[in-house]
Amino acid sequence: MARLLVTGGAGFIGSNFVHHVVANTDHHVTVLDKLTYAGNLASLEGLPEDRVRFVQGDICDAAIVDELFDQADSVVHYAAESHNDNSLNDPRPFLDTNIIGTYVLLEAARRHETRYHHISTDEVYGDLELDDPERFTEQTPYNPSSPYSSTKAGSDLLVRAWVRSFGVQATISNCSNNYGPYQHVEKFIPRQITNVIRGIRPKLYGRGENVRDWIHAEDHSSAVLAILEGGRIGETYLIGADGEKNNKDVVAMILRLMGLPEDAFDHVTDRAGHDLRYAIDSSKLREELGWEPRFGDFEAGLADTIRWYRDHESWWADAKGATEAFYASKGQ
Ligand code: NAD
Ligand code: TDX
Repeated sequence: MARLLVTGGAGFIGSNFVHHVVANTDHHVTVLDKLTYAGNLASLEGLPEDRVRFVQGDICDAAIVDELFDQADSVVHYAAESHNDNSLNDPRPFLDTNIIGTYVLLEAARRHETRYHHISTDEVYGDLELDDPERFTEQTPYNPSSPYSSTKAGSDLLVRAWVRSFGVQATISNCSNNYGPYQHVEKFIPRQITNVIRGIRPKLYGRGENVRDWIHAEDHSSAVLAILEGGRIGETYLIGADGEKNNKDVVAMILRLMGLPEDAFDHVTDRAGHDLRYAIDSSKLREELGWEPRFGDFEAGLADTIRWYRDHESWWADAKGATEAFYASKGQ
């Protein structure tokens, strides 16, 4: 049994991780989460109170961070401002949480000599051409495009520097696009599913040819646990499940699975600086740690996700109005 501190555990991927840890280990979990617009305590409902404790707080608050590191064996850092479109509208919170917040955690890891795992994204590598046969590897140079991805890249570089300069016991993982339950309705897949439920036509940025490499959040969680248990200190591991699809095909699949014609969507204003394609080569993780994704069938995973949003309207209803009002103000 270990005591895990999970930052951002009331968000999409963090809450999936907490459910995964409770179901698959005997670890005890403390969640530290600020409950920004993206955090939702309902995502942690049903978890055993003797295994999971929730603390509301900011990762930039060194006092609360210090107190919680003192009580933890390992830390998994998910908390972030995570949405590219928001970062184009107002970058400041991205600098505060993603850069300063990570700095505060690293200083605590250094003081307490705590094992630290840093959650990051494939977006730090920039984008690939649509017809490029290459995929990102751990050797791909950093080349982020957006305020969001540049702050994530900055946070990764802080982790590398704290490992080398101060001997912090850290690992990093960079994962591709996640889907599954508990994802905020601002993100592509839940936005389109909840649009269809509400009778709104799905909205595709630009021509819809941009490619994302989809992985189920449950597979991301099992990979993070494998790295936490067996990853080599100082190393970076890319996490991906060979799930490349263009946005138009994903919207068509959602529409088909929800009983509508595949062309019942609108093209809207493209995202500024919109990355063309992400693709992950996860050979290192698979070969070193024996990890394999379990959700190989994207269409089946998407059908499950659609069912989850249909069954959990109370989880997302409050956020839907404000999210669509924001997009409408941007012509999206
Ligand atoms: P999310 O926006 O759903 O959740 C973020 C959580 O962090 C929320 O609960 C929020 O309340 C909390 N938070 C924000 N600022 C905080 C602060 N200052 N202090 C404490 N808590 C704070 O994000 P997500 O999609 O679950 O992403 C989680 C992590 O995974 C992020 O680091 C993101 O960069 C990374 N990631 C996401 C994806 C993806 O597809 N969503 C892919 C790869 C990596
Ligand atoms: O309404 C939409 N229409 C649309 O065409 C939205 C919200 C998005 N899109 C497009 C933009 C992207 O090409 O869909 C794709 C996915 O968009 P997002 O869900 O916003 O994800 P993305 O920008 O790819 O970033 C995600 O994956 C990497 C997460 O939000 C990041 O946190 C993660 O680092």
